[in-house]
Amino acid sequence: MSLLNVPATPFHYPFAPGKTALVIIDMQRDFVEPGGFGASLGNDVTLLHTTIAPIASLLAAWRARGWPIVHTREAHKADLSDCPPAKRLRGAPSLRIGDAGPMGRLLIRGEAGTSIIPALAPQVGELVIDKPGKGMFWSTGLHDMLKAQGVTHLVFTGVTTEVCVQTSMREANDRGYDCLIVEDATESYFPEFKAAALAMIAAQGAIVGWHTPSATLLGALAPA
Ligand code: C5J
Repeated sequence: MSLLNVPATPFHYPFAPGKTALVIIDMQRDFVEPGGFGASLGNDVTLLHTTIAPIASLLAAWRARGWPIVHTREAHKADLSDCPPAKRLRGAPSLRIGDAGPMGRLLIRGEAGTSIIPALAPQVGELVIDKPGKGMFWSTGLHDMLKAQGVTHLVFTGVTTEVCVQTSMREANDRGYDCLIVEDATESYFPEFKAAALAMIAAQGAIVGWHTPSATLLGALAPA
């Protein structure tokens, strides 16, 4: 397999064409739109909107090349049997996971709020993973699905950088994937946490992985 050298921090990322899945973490209405889980915690959801256009560009590039794509949703079973009190009772939100909000029950599978925003809606053939945790491998079977597709490298996008994206990236690194996170295709409700997460990921010789802007990554890909 010939690797592409994508300019990145802290040094070139060895991109594997056809073996690199685009991962889009939790771009669901519950985090991005008013009335969802993110807003119930007091966050300004508009801070996340800058990610939509870069993710859409990456999605189009992956689709044009027929490369693997993974969408995740943070979503629990309706009976909350996969949502421990250690998660559900955290903080003092206006609504908790499982409570009824304007887009249905928060973070519950099948509710309107857990659907991925229309601009990034999954297409047939793309993996869509409902994950009960912050990391995308916990209790999902995703590692076996990726292995079955021969995936060795992962490009991360989505929200929020320091919570579900960073957790998923760390889980992925532990499972042997070479991971890149796309700077303008991920965001946090706390800009300083995003900056810190990117720095932590790339520190100590890419201890978790690499980061680069979407334009740099797209510019390094051969024409579809
Ligand atoms: C959070 C997530 N922030 N998708 N979830 O609770 O990052």
